[in-house]
Formats: sequence, structure tokens, C-alpha cells
Amino acid sequence: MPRTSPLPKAELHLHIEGTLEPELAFTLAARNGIALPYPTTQALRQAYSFTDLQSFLDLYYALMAVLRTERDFADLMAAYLERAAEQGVRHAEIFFDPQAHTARGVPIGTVIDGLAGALEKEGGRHGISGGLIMCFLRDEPAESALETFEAARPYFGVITGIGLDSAEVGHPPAAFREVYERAAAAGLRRVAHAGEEGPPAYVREALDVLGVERIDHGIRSLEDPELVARLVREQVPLTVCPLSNVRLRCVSSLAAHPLPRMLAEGLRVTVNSDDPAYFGGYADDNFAAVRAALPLTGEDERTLARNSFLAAFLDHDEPRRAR
Ligand code: ES4
Ligand code: ZN
Repeated sequence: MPRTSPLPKAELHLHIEGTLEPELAFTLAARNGIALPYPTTQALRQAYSFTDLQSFLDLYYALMAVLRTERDFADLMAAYLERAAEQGVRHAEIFFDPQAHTARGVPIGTVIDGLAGALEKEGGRHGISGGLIMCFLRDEPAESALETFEAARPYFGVITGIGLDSAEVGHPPAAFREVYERAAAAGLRRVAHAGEEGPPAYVREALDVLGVERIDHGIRSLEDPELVARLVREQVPLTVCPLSNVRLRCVSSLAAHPLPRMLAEGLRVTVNSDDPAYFGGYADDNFAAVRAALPLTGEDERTLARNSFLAAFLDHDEPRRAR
């Protein structure tokens, strides 16, 4: 029997800039008087054929040029929350890349005010609670991350945590120790991308040097049985993104995705959408894709949805504030 409404879930691995659909990109480009190097939304979509993480990142950063004003960031967030609500998302911890905007001359306050304002207002309207996770670009110097962290300090009241993203291989986590220490001291939660394209050693380093509470992706952890045993023992959440892994060729096909093995190992795995405008789907689209391609039971799907709430930075001991 077809499911009429999607399973309630938390989205824990979503880059807000990765929700920029071609139609909105063209709207914002026109509004800001920016020329895009593609004649139509269709032509832009046709460019979404990636060979690895870097080939995606090149387009992802280039298209951000259309995001300039507080209203642009608010519109981006509002459009995402509308899609998320349709997909059964009840809680979303949303990444953003401040350096990708400040490097273009957009003040960090413009970015955060736009995103946080819309998350509060539109999230409330859709019944979605959420938070913002400020990510640092690991292919930029650690000093830049520290400067960005300090520039964001006045906004820590609307920031849940910090993360680490962008090109992974050749950029191990340890260089960012200082900013993670400052984040912990400031009471911010800590996550990092690791084991997407990079080796299991980066996952260990993120845990041991950065003190992260979740690993984003983490699929390459499976190459290291001792690491798997530790992740199971400590129930470290792994925010896995199946459609992303296939589109960026970290995994050869959905049918070959290690998600069933990860569940069987007892890892606290969740299913997420990463950059849904680029990779072919939002949260429930990822659930539907793995349901169609992999031998998952209904109980597995409920485990994945339950894990998303257990892995969220919700205060499990406190009653949730009613909206
Ligand atoms: C990203 Cl898929 C992925 N990996 C690393 N960094 C990213 N930033 C946006 N999407
Ligand atoms: Zn990601």
C-alpha cells in the first residue's frame, strides 16, 4: 500500500546553499542584476553532472554569486522549509558556509540575519523546529575559520553549532583544533564532514582532535573495522546522504550503497539530503530512493527516522517549547 504521508524525520545534513534550485537562482540573478553563464534553467540543470566532490563544489560556489541580500538568504531558507515540510521534516539542523559569502563581500550579519529570521518565521509556520550550523571551509586556512568564528560571535544566540566541509582529501581535520576548542568553550555543538572522500583516519581525527558529536557522511569508516566497533560502541551518529554519494561517485550506484551494512553493523546512521537541488532530492526523496534500491525493511526505515531524532541536538530531557 502506498504511504500517504512521509515518515516524520529530522534533517541533519543539509547545506542551505545546496537547496538553491535553478528557478530561484535565475530569480535572484535578475533581482540583483547578475548574469549567469547559462541561458536557461534547463541549461543550468544540464550542468549538474559531477565526477567527484570538487567538480560539484566548483559549480556550487559559482552559483552562490546570486545570493547577496538579507532577503535573498531569507527567500532561500523559506523555499527550503516549504519543501522540507512536504517531505515530513519536523526538525532541521541546517549548514551554511559563511566564508563562501564573506569572501564575496557579503557581511556575515546579512547571511545570518536572513537565514535565522526565515528559519524562525517560516519554520514556525510549517511546524519545523531547527538550528543553524556554521561550517568552515577546510580548503581555506585555519586562520580564516578563526576570523569567521569571531565575526560570528555576536550571533551565537541563533547558532546551534559548527561544522567542517568543502574539499576533504588533503585537508585533515586536525588543523581546525583551535576553532573547535573555542566553539566548545562557547557552548556550541560540533560536527564535521569526514569519511566522504577522505580516509577513515579523518573520522578518527575529527572525533579525537575536534571532539565532534556527529560525523557527516562517514561512509568510508567501513574500511576500518576497529573504527566501526568504536562508532557502534559510542553510538556516534553518521549523517549519510545516499543520493549525494551516488551523484559524487563516492558510491557506484544506489544498489551498491553501504547503508544496509551500516544498519546491520549497529551504527547510528541517519538518511539526509546534503545538497538536494543538485543531487536529485530532498529528505523523503532520499528515503524513497533507498527504499527502491536496497533491501530495507519497514522497521529499518523507522530506525533511520528514529535515529534522526536521537542524533539531533534537541534537548531530550526538557519538554519542547510549544510553537
Ligand atoms: C558538500 Cl557533498 C559536500 N561535501 C563537502 N562539502 C560540501 N559542501 C556542500 N556540499
Ligand atoms: Zn555535506
